[in-house]
Amino acid sequence: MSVRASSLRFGLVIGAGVALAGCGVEPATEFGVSTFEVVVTKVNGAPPPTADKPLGANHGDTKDTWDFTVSAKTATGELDKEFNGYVRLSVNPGAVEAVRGVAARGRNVLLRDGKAAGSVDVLLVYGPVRLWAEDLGYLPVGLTSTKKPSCSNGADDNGDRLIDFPADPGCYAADDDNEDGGSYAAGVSAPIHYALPRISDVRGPSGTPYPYDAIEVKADPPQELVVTRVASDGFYVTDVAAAEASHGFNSIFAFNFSMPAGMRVCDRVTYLAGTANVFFGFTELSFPSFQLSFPHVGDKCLVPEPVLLDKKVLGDPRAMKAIESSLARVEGYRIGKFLGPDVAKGNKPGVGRSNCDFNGNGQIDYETDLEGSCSDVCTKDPDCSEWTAYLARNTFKMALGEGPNAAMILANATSVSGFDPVGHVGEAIPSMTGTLRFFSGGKLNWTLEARCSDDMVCKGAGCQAKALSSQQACVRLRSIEDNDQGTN
Ligand SMILES: [Ca+2]
Ligand SMILES: [Ca+2]
Ligand SMILES: [Ca+2]
Ligand SMILES: [Ca+2]
Repeated sequence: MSVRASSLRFGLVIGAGVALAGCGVEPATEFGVSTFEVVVTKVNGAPPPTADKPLGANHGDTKDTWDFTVSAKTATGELDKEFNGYVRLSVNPGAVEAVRGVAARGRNVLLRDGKAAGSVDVLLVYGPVRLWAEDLGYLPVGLTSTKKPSCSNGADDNGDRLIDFPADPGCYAADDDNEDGGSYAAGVSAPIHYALPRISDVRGPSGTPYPYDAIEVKADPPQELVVTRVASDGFYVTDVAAAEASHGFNSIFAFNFSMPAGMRVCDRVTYLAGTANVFFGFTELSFPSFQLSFPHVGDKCLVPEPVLLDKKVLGDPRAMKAIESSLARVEGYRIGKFLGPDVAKGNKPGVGRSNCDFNGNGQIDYETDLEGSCSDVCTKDPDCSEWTAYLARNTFKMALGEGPNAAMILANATSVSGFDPVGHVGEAIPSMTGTLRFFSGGKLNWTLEARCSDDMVCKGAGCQAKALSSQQACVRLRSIEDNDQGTN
């Protein structure tokens, strides 16, 4: 394989001998490949999509096929007819699943006399996507061939005292038949236009298809993103575009570590980016960055009305997943009677005693039969909230109906100032609203988290007299004079 271009690049600037002495490659004497011209000629058999008519974001469950040509170019822009070697193809963002063509091997394609053509199957592409070609000095022959490849033959084939993959850095893989490195010349296509993923694309019906990707979420029309909750560790945002609202999966939590400064419920999110993550089944955007626009007093707030969690919805896992991180409401659910610090002796929780931490070490030890079975009994009982879990996470159980057919959900009311669930045990709560959080550990996976005092309708301290609409609940619009406009 050629090492010409690396010598060319460094050689022109600081002198080939100096640059290459430390690299262990031969100084080159000739002009060689400088870059690759990469052209995507067709996408799924049609002309590539245009910027104003992008293809939808690819979720990884189907593949798109791009036809391409690659040509090696010299520094002066001529076709480098002497380039005969493989180039690695990749897309960013996304993944190349396969390269197809007569001279393809794995994700590599062989250029003959400086040229190659073929097609690539790509997955998980979104936004503007480019096809890359890079000369890695990789000559893949496969480990099944009768002759051992240079990078796994036990010999130093290029005289740099380093033997085989991975010791010799010129070996890209064990089946590389050349111990030299490549020119690392690269080329990139013009962008192929896919849409940015909507929140529903990032959420996906079964977890995000883009884990650990740094993603910009589509926030321009027809998408309409609105902040539904500002929490102590991040914010919740819903895409209220009609098509999105009807299909669900249109809300997401952005995990910010702290309360995002200058953000309020009803703010429009005009730019949203972050790293997609799944935390115990709950899809989040971590390290979010965002831009906001503000409604003022008198403007309409776009926060949708909460989804009513009746027994049917709560008992339907897919329907619940569709409204993860959305605003939801329970009506008439009671706070379980058994929520108290005394020990539940003999696995019998009762009023004031729902504590299964028999040995008092502050946690439920599931490996000990007694604590584990006590906790299981409590979990199944619609009236029992285990005390240790309540202390650790501030969650308590709310239930509708009795016995094994009761509808049950966990609730968190720490944002409701003055409200103490222990003081309301056994009470039917006329209405509690909040955002829905999922946690895959344990039997009850959903927690309804109140956003502020407006979300809790009950009797006594911290309670509202009646449920407010989303136009009012936890809403504090800015006045025109309000100078609290910053988002940083
Ligand atoms: Ca070798
Ligand atoms: Ca070597
Ligand atoms: Ca090599
Ligand atoms: Ca314990």
